[in-house]
Amino acid sequence: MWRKTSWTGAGTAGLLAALALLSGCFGGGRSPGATVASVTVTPQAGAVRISGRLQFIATARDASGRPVAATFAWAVNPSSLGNISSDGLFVPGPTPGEGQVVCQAGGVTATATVEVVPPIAYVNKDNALCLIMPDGTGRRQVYAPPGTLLSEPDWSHDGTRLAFGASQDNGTTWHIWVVSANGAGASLRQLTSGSAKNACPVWSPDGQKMLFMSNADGGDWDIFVMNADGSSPVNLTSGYNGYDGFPDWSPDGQRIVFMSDRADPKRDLFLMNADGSAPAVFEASAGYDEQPSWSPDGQRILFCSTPGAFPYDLWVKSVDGLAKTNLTSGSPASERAPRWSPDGSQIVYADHSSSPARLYRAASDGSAPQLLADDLSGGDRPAWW
Ligand SMILES: [Ca+2]
Ligand SMILES: [Ca+2]
Repeated sequence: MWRKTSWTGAGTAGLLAALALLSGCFGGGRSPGATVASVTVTPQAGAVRISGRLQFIATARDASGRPVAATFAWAVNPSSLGNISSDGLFVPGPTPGEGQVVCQAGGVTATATVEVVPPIAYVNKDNALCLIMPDGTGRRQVYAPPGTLLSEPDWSHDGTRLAFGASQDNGTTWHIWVVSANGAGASLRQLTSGSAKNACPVWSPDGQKMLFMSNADGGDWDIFVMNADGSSPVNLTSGYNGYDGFPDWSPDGQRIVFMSDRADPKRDLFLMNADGSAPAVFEASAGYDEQPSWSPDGQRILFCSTPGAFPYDLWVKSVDGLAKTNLTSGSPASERAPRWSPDGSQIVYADHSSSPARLYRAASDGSAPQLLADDLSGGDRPAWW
């Protein structure tokens, strides 16, 4: 197939020349009597994780704008970025990067941009938002605004954007921002404003809302929910005048897990409904119980804890409370800030026993830990798309 043909002139000009040569093969696919005047491809800009798939859809129209039947020829530029099937399904190659999906019908060509992204995001010691592959390769900075502190990135569910906390006044105020996963400055959006600290954004499973923690209401830390565009923030924990932080959603969006000092100054984990009702203890060891992450299958919650003594270990506990396991009991390191991979088979976390901190990936049972990066910001929590 032509889509698997590689060409050395990978630029758009070379690609269009190749398409022109091939137009005789594909130009006859339109329905009799209908002339293709325009072709559109959706999405116009797509992102896909290295192990993922992304469906592109093409529509051909005649001069009056009516859709017409056509045979579409697809290509990827550069071809090393991935393959695309005859029905527009893009499959990434082994290396992250950016390029174009090119679609032709009836001699008319349309393009869309596609980005193959490393799936793990973190903030490094120099306050740069970085992406890295699960095997530690492909590390690159996507956003590093001068004079700005960054923290706790979270992926949008389509993988095109990252939310994070940012301070432009050396930590006096913090706000939630969103940027394109390719770091394009034009995509920057500030979602919160004012004189408070806002941090730890987490998109809802349906992408419509965002949880975060803020001290905007009365000065104590609370869990807030807002629309994903930053509108209509609501305090879910106004009933407790103390620390409530690090929220995460259940995969069905119906419940929230968070950490709080409402019963223990060393903090415990609590569950509540998505509207903030019915908060109840989930994990309450005598030590610090912190930074919960809800498993993609909804059955378990991963967190860091010091039930006996420091350092922190990673623990996983079933949501029904019946089973609890220490994943890192054999390690002398201080493991914190864990989060799941999207399929739940692996975890990513921080080792705070060194400075700067270290970024690790392991199997979901804690086995086979692999060092991915040794430049993690000390307070940061990585995210895996
Ligand atoms: Ca509170
Ligand atoms: Ca505790």
